[in-house]
Amino acid sequence: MVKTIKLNHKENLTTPPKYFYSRRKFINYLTSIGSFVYLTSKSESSFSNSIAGLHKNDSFINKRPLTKEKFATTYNNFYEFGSSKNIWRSAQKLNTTPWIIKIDGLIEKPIEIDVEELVSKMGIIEERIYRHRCVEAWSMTLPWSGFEFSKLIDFVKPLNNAKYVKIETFFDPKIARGQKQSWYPWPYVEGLTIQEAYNPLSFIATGIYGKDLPKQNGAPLRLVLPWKYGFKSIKSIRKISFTDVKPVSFWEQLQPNEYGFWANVNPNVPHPRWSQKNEKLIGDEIDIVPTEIFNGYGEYVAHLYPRNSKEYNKYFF
Ligand SMILES: Nc1nc2c(c(=O)[nH]1)N[C@H]1C(S)=C(S)[C@@H](COP(=O)(O)O)O[C@H]1N2
Ligand SMILES: [Mo]
Repeated sequence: MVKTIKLNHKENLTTPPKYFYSRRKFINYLTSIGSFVYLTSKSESSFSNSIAGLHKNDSFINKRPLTKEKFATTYNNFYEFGSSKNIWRSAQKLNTTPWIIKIDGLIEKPIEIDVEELVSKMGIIEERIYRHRCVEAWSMTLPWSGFEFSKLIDFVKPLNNAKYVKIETFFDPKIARGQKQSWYPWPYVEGLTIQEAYNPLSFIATGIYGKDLPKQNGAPLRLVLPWKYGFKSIKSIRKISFTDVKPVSFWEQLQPNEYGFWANVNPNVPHPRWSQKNEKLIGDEIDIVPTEIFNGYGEYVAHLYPRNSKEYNKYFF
């Protein structure tokens, strides 16, 4: 059975809702000026990413059109499978069932748990449309489904001395041929402060476009931090550790002068090798648009990075 969802952008509330029904299993977009409808089959999702189980959270205003699904699932960064954008086929080798996640460190409840069981403890799966801004100056606008990171943190109960969260991807060079390249510091690692992880924007995705996450997008579970450059949004999470030591991320280990711990989006702080003023919206036509500070999410996160701090400029590396 096919269910329909209407994704309404705040400035287009005048557009009347429309409903479409179809018996065929397919997903399709109908894009009109700034408003979207997509149709999807009820998926076999174990995470209720199917539309029937999706609660739309449209609190996070977004003035950009959704990126077409075909771009989001065929233009990817996932260095475990190679450094080209075109890794979606080789990523299919990733086996995500079973998928055990280890959560450890400074928490009351260290645990090893299968992803399905963990997700079932996180309550409702919601859908959020977020901008996705890569440090390479391209961007997309994506409908993620999943749950707020804070739910997972509350579940494992960090101790008072936990200051950072360190997150790691799988390591399996037999299936991920990029991991045979030993000059990279595998596994992929990312980190953020507890305050950032608790921020309502911090999201763990289990799906995208109303379906389970495709492998190339980081199945079965990935982080989504829309105010930071995309490399912070680590894919295919295997381990989450709470610590009092600031984690050193994968890209920071490789190029500390280019990719720092904070990596908050800022058009006024160039990458050492290119400008961050504008970004290319990925789509059928090449649209260049100005980049916004904190990727447009300043109202939710700017307070985490006090302007009077001597360290202020570091927040953007
Ligand atoms: N494990 C892992 N996570 C990763 C990456 C990666 O190479 N490996 N690339 C990052 C980068 S640079 C970006 S821009 C986004 C890309 O996500 P997408 O392919 O779903 O658009 O994933 C991030 N997460
Ligand atoms: Mo990126």
